[in-house]
Amino acid sequence: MATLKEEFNQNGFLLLRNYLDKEAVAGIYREAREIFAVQIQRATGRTVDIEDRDAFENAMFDFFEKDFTAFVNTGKTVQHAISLHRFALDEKIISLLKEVGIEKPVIGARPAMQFNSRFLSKDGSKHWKLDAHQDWRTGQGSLDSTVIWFPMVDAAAEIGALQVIPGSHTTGLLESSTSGYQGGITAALREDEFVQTEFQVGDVLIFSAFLVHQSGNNITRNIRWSVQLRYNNLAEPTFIERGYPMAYIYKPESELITPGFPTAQQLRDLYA
Ligand SMILES: O=C(O)CCC(=O)C(=O)O
Repeated sequence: MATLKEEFNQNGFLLLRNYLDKEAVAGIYREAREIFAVQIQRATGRTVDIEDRDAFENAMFDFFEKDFTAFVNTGKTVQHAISLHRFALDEKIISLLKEVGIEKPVIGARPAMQFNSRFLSKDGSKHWKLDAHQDWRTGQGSLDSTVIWFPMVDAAAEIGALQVIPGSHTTGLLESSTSGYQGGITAALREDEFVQTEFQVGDVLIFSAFLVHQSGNNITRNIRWSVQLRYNNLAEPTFIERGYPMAYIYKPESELITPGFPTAQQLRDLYA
């Protein structure tokens, strides 16, 4: 029987069933919805029950339409949720990385969360899903750079769980129209090479950053909430040799977002 590492090396991914702490996954999902609920209340005047999935998600769509800028900023804010970042450092995640050969894991990019729905895109654009790509192009880290992907809701084909091409991690870095998130691989790929993954909450996919994958098609009215964690291996010789390159650019806004804010009085009141 193949070890997890052998299977990972062979296929470029592992889908582990019932592996994650479901309470912790639920905690990230809850925190994200709580953050959105505050802004939904402000922007739409609606107080939403985060446990009422359809009502809450309809309120998300309403928020998206009513205040796109705040929606985008709130979407960025949930990426900074404490529960998400804590999860990325969990011992179980770190030992899984070590088990597939990431001897000295380091965070490759900030932990990320996605909430995919065609109702959260402008003008019918496909911005809510990612075309076929290899994550290595965005991260450019160690050769054995590895991604962890899991949904926070049960995710079968119809809600657009990830599609992967088994074994594609050894085909090299494929030509692509972009190194960012929109666009994708321009080299010829056969649609029938993609395998549709399916998940229950608690299942996790771990894959090589060279594995070709794409978003599935969410044809439901629900949002597909998911998490992506990216790691490099500090001990991987080409990563050391290349001087630990860092392709992610994280920088502050150059202009004040709210001109004239804050007044000194607001600060005196706060610290009174
Ligand atoms: O979750 C998705 O649909 C796409 C995520 C993905 O491909 C990625 O983060 O690299």
